[in-house]
Amino acid sequence: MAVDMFDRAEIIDKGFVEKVLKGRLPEAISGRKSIQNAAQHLLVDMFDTQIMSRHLDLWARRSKGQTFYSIGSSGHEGTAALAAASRQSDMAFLHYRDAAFLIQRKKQAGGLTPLYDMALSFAASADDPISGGRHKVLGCTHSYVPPQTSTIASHLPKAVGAAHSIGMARRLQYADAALPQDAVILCSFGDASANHSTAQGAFNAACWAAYQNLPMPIVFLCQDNGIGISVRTPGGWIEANFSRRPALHYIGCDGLDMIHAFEGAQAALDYARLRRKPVFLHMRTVRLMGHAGADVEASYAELASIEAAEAQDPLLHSARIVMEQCGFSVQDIVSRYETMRARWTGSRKRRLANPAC
Ligand SMILES: Cc1ncc(C[n+]2csc(CCOP(=O)(O)OP(=O)(O)O)c2C)c(N)n1
Ligand SMILES: [Mg+2]
Repeated sequence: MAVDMFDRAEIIDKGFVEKVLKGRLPEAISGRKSIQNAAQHLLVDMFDTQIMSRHLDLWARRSKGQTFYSIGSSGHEGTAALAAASRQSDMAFLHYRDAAFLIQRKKQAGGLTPLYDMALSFAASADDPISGGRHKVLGCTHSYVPPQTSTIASHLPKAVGAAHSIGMARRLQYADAALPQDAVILCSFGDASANHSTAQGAFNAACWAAYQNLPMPIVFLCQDNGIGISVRTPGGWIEANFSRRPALHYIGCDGLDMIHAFEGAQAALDYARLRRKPVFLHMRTVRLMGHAGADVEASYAELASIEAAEAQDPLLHSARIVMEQCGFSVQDIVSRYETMRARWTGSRKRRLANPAC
């Protein structure tokens, strides 16, 4: 049967298995160390999170009539690394493509059901524990993730306020502070959102405070996929704009490679935690399956550029990494991927009963 070139979910899904089986994996990204043996379990754990996030997207795209306007996280699964490197109590204000972050954080907390909760949110169910029925809200009270919607940049001033509150609570010797004194605030957004006046005001306030040595322990994570809906971000703009701001420490990392992303996240967190200063963590990502379910990417992008992004699928990079670093076989990878699919495509009853989801 002919492949429908508009159905990128199908192409990416089938392509993952095919490319793993045929060994057609993208080349390693240079400039990072190989992770220590002790951290192998972390790589496997992050890879599992990425697979969970991917199948959530695939399920949402294919559940016509059950879910609503779906904004996916595919291509942004590297954000799992920031969750893995941070503490539960590092409060996180998230971008709408941060399913992998939220899954990783909720897994680490234990006893939570990230996939089921997000499925409820995608379906705008009244049972969604974080919003009670508003569509596609990422958040979790238990995991210090205040709920956010897709109103771009609206969460940045709130995040800066939260970072400011940590020092204030200490200064005022406030006994009931919700955050530990060494907590760091995490705040993520896309490359186009960084231009929003609300975002610019938040960066300015953070730098203004840090410039005069007021505590401002925040990691701004910019997930740079080079585009905002159909508008390209000029090449190099984010680095040019944010690497030379007063009192803002800039770190670049590659979200396609989970080791690179983890190293960048660790460096950013260490800096913000120890110095109580803001960090701009610039993470390269790719956007897969278009902006959202209703978007026909082929109407404004060349097929070659869509395919080039798909060839850099972070899950393919992660597959190569767990083979190189953790001794995984091709079959191990395919079996993990298909086991997670089976959880989604199995009977609704079985899925709901599975506490590990
Ligand atoms: C305040 C506001 N203005 C406009 C929009 C419409 N909008 C949704 S996503 C988006 C672009 C975001 O691009 P980027 O920040 O690069 O994130 P990405 O989707 O690429 O991850 C815009 C303008 C919105 N959601 N909120
Ligand atoms: Mg973008």
